[in-house]
Amino acid sequence: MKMTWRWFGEGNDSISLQYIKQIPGVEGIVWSLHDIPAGEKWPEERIKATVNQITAAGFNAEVVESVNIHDAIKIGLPERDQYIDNYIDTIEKLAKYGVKVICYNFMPVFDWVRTDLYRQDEDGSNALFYEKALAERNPKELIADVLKGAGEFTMPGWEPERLASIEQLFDAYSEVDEDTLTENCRYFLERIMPSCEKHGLKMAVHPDDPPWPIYGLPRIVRSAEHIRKYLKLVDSPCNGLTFCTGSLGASGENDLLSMASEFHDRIHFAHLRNLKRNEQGDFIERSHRTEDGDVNLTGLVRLFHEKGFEGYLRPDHGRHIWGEEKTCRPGYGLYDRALGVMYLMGLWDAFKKESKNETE
Ligand code: CS2
Ligand code: MN
Repeated sequence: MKMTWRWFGEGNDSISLQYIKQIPGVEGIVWSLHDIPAGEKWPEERIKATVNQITAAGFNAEVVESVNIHDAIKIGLPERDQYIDNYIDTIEKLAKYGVKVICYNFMPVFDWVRTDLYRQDEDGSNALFYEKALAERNPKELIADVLKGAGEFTMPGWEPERLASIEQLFDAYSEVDEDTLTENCRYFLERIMPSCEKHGLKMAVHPDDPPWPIYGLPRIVRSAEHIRKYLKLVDSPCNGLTFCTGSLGASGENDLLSMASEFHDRIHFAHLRNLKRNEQGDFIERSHRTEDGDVNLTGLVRLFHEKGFEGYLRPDHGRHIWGEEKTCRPGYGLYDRALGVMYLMGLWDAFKKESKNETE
């Protein structure tokens, strides 16, 4: 297991690389060029500069998260080939600078969806919250609320320019059902896989968050059955999975332990976090500790350890605690994620010691 930390880049993150270096055990920075619009080629100079900055600070830069996929590819428009060529160009450049895993998603229109970015919890902390009844009210209001909550921070998958024409986007997706989206995904994967295989670079699709269709838009990475199908679209180790417990775990129907066990050899990246569901289908994000939520992180870390997981792992969203609300990007503050790292490392180290039968 290689512990990593998501960092949004110089001038775009409230946390410095120097601070991250003070969190024990973090080996790698999960990075991206967040200002490059989906579909455009990533400039080599920018890739080089970012990788150099990360390695100079003492981290590896082997995981990139959010090389976003242009809607034309998901919808299956004629211009998709041009956008896929651009994507391949970016893959080639990232491989050249040592990137081993790309985390991306194949969700139409929205990346993750929440209805409140600062829901107060019982202990006075606050966290991202999803209220099922509110989520489907009206996409314009939802977008306005999320962007307002984010303040000056950009949020991947919530580009104001793209979402400004939400009606046209919905129209463009009107003919895209689950089968069409799956076939468009297969087309994309078949085109990019030769480059990935040539470089041994692993694509790791992020599950749908939350794992059910929203506004009638199809979602195809949300259950064991969907993931089984997805991994067979191209049956290659380079077509892999980001195992995000907070996304998959928002549905009580997903048995995370059995999914991790079934797909472990295709899991290249793990996002481990906890949440608490209620009967209405709402959920709030919680501390990483197993007993604070519905996700059995203890069992999952044990399983990853037993399977000899050699991929990358990161704490995912954290709560906002100790007054950091609004000073950080929602879900990506310093304190709770640092606590998450220590909790996950603590579990890992305990299982490691136990398996070696070391008592000292
Ligand atoms: C992330 C996702 O913040 C998050 O919830 O786990 O947004 C993830 O980065 C994207 O889906 C990957 O494209
Ligand atoms: Mn995630």
